[in-house]
Amino acid sequence: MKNAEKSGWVSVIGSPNVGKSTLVNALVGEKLSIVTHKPQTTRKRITAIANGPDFQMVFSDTPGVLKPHYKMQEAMMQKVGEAMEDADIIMAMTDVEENGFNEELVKRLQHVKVPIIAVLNKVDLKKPEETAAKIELIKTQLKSRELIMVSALHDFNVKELKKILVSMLPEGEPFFPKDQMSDLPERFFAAEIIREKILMYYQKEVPYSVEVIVEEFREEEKITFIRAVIYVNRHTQKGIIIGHKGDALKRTATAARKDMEKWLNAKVFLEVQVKVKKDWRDSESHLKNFGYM
Ligand SMILES: Nc1nc2c(ncn2[C@@H]2O[C@H](COP(=O)(O)OP(=O)(O)OP(=O)(O)O)[C@@H](O)[C@H]2O)c(=O)[nH]1
Ligand SMILES: [Mg+2]
Repeated sequence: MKNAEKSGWVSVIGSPNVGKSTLVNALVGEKLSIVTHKPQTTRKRITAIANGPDFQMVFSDTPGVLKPHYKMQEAMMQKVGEAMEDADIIMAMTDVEENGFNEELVKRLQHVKVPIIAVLNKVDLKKPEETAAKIELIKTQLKSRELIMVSALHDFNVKELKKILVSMLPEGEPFFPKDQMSDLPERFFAAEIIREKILMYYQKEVPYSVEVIVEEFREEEKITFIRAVIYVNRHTQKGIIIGHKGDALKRTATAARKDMEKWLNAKVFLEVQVKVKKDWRDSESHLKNFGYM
């Protein structure tokens, strides 16, 4: 007899930079969520779906938990809250560099009613004896619920984690068609690819002052046309993004286009403009237009 179908929502939460997006990508086997070495890479809730013959897991990758300093960060934390409320299972994630879960996170986890699994990532960076004290701390913080050590980057224990998650899923029919990988549109992922390059190529506040919106995404037989706008906070940042003779923007757009071509398996024509939306990170109407609220 066939096993009953299982399905559920799994939300991944943790401090910035602990490897949440890397792990979600590894669990679904596809690079959906952007990853960089910088904190606050993820700003919205990214759904990524893992399908099996008798299960469907809908992961929500979320922004790293922090104390907000401006409205955009408040909206980011709102997304974390929503992902926690919708979850059937919560993966609370930390890494070997962090000293247990941060205070904000412990507070948020206290009221959770659904099962929590603790994940300690980046174990490739430390010897087991160096992490022993951390493991004890995590167990006290979460009152010794299930804990697994992984390396999302080097695929250590990821399959085992996935098995545990499947075993924890409630019974139920799939939420999405079995060939679907996300409920977010292609435009969103195209914009994220550009933002990933901006995080990689620009310094200090610049990447954190940028929003990318794809205004046109048109697939034709031989080529996909993508038109994107990079919005910045201040006029000076526009000059920085464009660079001397447009070199900086050219480098960013070329790197983004190459990734898009791999992702879509098609030739891409990418047009990128830069516009100023003064102090958009603190403006409710801009944040609404940009899909944060
Ligand atoms: N050594 C090592 N590095 C890792 C591992 N997992 C992720 N990283 C690196 O950690 C950095 C952050 O990874 P992300 O996946 O973007 O982290 P995140 O938690 O999603 O970060 P935010 O979106 O900013 O909250 C990247 O440079 C990853 O390559 C791991 O298992 N081992
Ligand atoms: Mg992330």
